[in-house]
Amino acid sequence: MTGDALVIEAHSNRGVAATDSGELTAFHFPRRLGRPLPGDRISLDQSGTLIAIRDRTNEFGRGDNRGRFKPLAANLDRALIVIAAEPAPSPDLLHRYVAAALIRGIQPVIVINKSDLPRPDRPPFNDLADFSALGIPVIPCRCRPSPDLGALPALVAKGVSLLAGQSGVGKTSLLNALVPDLAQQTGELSRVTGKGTHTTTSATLHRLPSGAWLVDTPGVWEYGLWTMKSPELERGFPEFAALEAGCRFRDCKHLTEPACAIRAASESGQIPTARYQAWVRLLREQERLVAH
Ligand SMILES: Nc1nc2c(ncn2[C@@H]2O[C@H](COP(=O)(O)OP(=O)(O)OP(=O)(O)O)[C@@H](O)[C@H]2O)c(=O)[nH]1
Ligand SMILES: [Mg+2]
Ligand SMILES: [Zn+2]
Repeated sequence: MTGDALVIEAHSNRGVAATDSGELTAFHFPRRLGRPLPGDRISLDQSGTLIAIRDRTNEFGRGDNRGRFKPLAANLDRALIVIAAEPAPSPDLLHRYVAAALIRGIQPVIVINKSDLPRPDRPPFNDLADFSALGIPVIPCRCRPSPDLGALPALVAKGVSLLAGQSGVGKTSLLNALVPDLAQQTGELSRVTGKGTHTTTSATLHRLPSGAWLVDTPGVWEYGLWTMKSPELERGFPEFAALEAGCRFRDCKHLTEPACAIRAASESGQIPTARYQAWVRLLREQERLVAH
């Protein structure tokens, strides 16, 4: 085949792409062209070799243990950040995921899965209103004992959505509930790759009934950000933007500087205390990443 295709998954030098007619095709890529990501638009030649990766609109990823950005998928319309009562998220997990999506220009959506379990009365579960106030949808749903996905199916009906979140929160269960022919799609994928079993060791695109795409990602135990300077991190805290012109110093980090409008706004309640405190912790975390 030849022409344009959408990357379904990619490994060290091979991948699988969907052509515009919907067929899956294996492709091979020379490393000099860079590494294609799931979600990339690519061109293939007749032998099934990658010849070009189209410009990306965005990349979602995470920081590795040395603070380097590791991309997982490209050209996303939204990141579905899944949390659940069990396994309990660490205090800053949600702030980090939301910041990562916003910094990378991707709409975050918070999915509270396992709504059959009692909702814990502690952060982040009792300060979700801080995220709603930023225009971030918060969607409760469950996959068990009977699936109830609430507003989720309508929200993912267009574009490309990525499931992100800690291992065990139910990303693959949500994928199963949203993609009725998942077993068939997985079967086709292993025929094309020639691999018998298919485990979620990398990000993979799945087709939703509407024709939109949903990316499942392997879970991580703790989600870490990559090394960045404070203005970049600040894009993850959009509630600061309108107020920071009031800070005395243009490069104010809103920590201990005198006449800081952000700190004042957190003291007056204009900026939620939980969000301001998360900012301080994430900035300190950056200092440790840089020192590493
Ligand atoms: N009680 C309850 N359990 C659920 C729900 N959704 C999923 N689970 C269970 O949570 C466990 C983990 O689900 P997975 O879908 O494998 O989680 P995951 O996020 O894909 O995990 P990784 O692939 O390791 O990242 C399984 O035992 C599911 O049955 C739910 O709505 N309620
Ligand atoms: Mg999974
Ligand atoms: Zn300030």
